[in-house]
Amino acid sequence: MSKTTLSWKGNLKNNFSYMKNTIVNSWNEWDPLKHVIVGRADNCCIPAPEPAVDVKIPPDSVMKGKHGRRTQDSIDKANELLDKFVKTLECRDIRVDRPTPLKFDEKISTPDWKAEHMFGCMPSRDVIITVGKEMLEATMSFRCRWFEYLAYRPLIQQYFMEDPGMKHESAPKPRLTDKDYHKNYLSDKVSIEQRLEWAEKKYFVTTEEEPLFDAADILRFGKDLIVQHGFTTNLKGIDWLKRHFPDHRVHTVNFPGDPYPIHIDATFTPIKPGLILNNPQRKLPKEQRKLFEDNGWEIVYAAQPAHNSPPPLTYYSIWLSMNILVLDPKTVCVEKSEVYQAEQLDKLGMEVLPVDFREAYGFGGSLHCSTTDVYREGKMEDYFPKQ
Ligand code: ABU
Repeated sequence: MSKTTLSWKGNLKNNFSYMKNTIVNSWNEWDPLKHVIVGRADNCCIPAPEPAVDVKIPPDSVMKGKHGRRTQDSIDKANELLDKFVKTLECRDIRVDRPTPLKFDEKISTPDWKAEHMFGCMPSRDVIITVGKEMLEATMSFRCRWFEYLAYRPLIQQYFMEDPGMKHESAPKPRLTDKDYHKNYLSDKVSIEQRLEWAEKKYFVTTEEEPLFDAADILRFGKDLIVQHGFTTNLKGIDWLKRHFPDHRVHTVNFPGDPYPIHIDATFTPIKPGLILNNPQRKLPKEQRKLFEDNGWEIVYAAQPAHNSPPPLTYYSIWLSMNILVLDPKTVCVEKSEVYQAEQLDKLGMEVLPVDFREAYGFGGSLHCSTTDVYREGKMEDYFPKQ
């Protein structure tokens, strides 16, 4: 653990003159990060019951039946941790922008449904993905998250004005009627064993009514996009991505050991060219490993999380330990209490920057979830020439 001390390179007065002109460009998860969006916790709510939310909350969870605006104390604490994370990044000469929170505690509706309130804008990774020079707004699959893209529009419009080469795209907004969700998933009586059996058969809560995807189900490996098929992304969503990115190769992956497959970034975490961490409880099936093995990539099982349970009022699992932010192929931000994950990355030759973030988990995840790349150095490369 010798390298896990925070190294303050520079200070807040660092000037970002080289990044004054916004450039949108990010092709993978590890090239040197120079410009990023970090979410905010303001007005964040625990969503009211709706099909996609209900299926994610285990019947014995303290979150069952709870919804509404999170307490101001918890919002203030999460914002304090987010602000400190921002300073850590700025001290590494990374430009950071922040979204504009909406009144997430207000009711919303479309012609098809009503929701008591929205979610928030802490996990920007779920909503927006940067692929090369394009920033793409995902369809999303929770009703409470339908309007979340609006929190990022001021930034995206600014980038559009400042970078003449930037492309702003928005995937078709889904109807999200009851037809989008399998009814038999929506009972409290569905056991974990049943869920695991369904996951093995690639039968998830979302139907194939219309294309659905969350941006956090997509990993970027240069010319290849790796997309998890699960609760938040269906096969039509992946087909939409294939047609939308004709110059990329889009691959579908599944992780059968995950009874709640939402977002790939606590399951499969690329660190640098040739190295990926895989959640040992959610192993990539043998036939899907071939692409990586044939091209010389090593898949290493991630260290055990340091905690037996997530913090209170958190949707996500203890495997947020793997939800790390790679700053460059030698440097990675890891949540401060996740000492086993930090130790493993240290042994794998990475400089580890510990970031205090656990008390913000409830707002939508950890360090990868709460960020969206705007600019990483580098260009589109082919990491999987043998296919
Ligand atoms: N957003 C990633 C969280 C996935 C998990 O609960 O493990």
